[in-house]
Amino acid sequence: MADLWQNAMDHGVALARRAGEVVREALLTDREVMTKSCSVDLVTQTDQKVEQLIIQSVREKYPTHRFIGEESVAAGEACVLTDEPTWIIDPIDGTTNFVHAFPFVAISIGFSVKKQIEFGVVYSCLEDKMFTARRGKGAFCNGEAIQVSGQTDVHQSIIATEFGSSRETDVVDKIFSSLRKVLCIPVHGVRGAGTAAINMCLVACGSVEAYYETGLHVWDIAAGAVIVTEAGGVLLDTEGGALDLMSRRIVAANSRIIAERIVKEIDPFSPTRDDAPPTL
Ligand code: LIP
Repeated sequence: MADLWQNAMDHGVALARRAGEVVREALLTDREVMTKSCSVDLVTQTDQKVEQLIIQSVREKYPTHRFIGEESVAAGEACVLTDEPTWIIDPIDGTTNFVHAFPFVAISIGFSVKKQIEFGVVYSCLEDKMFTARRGKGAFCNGEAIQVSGQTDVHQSIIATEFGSSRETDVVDKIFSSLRKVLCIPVHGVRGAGTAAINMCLVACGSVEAYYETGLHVWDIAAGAVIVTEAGGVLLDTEGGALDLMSRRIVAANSRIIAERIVKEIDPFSPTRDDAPPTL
């Protein structure tokens, strides 16, 4: 089984690279923008094309495997994590960045078996950085081992976060209240790359001490989750419990000390779970 997952990961890496080429080419041409849940939740034909490219290729090689893909779910497919081998795909993490040519865009491919992430591939395709991790085997960027930062003093830290795509007043108020409290700990700074997957890789390679967000989705974080833990980091729910991949809430940090310190400053809220049954 072990070799099978290594082969699957190698295939994931090759597909992420191919997808990155498609994304880079698309940046040179017109990007037709459509919307999903609201006017700031963007999607392009490239998101859909890349997801199809990845799913088709995996299906040919692994016909029994299952998929959770951002655009397939948007098109009405179920978002359910079972014990079966499952590819969890965000074809373009950072779609808004892509639309505006803001230079952080990732292809994110996580792979779970028995609801545990076995490997993750995040290709930051405009920087040409390939982040990979396999459970129990370390985390890498372009083949070089990576590690979280050793900083345990939150006052000497940079924290990453995002504003997400909800513009509901009560949600925005909670996001700003948490941001204000985190900033005023005080920390050295707050940053955001505009993609959850790259923010998590920034934790994994020690550029930021923590990343937190509420409102993202399982495909944004599945690959990054194993990259962070294999680089020595810690994952928590925004209320301090164990991370639940379907809950749309995450704190990823270099250490439990920093993770728990950030949790203290977050005003938690609970968006509709990714695996909630569709409303009629
Ligand atoms: C986006 C994330 C971003 C987050 C948004 C959204 P998309 O993913 O990576 O960091 O703030 O809520 O989930 O839509 O570009 O794949």
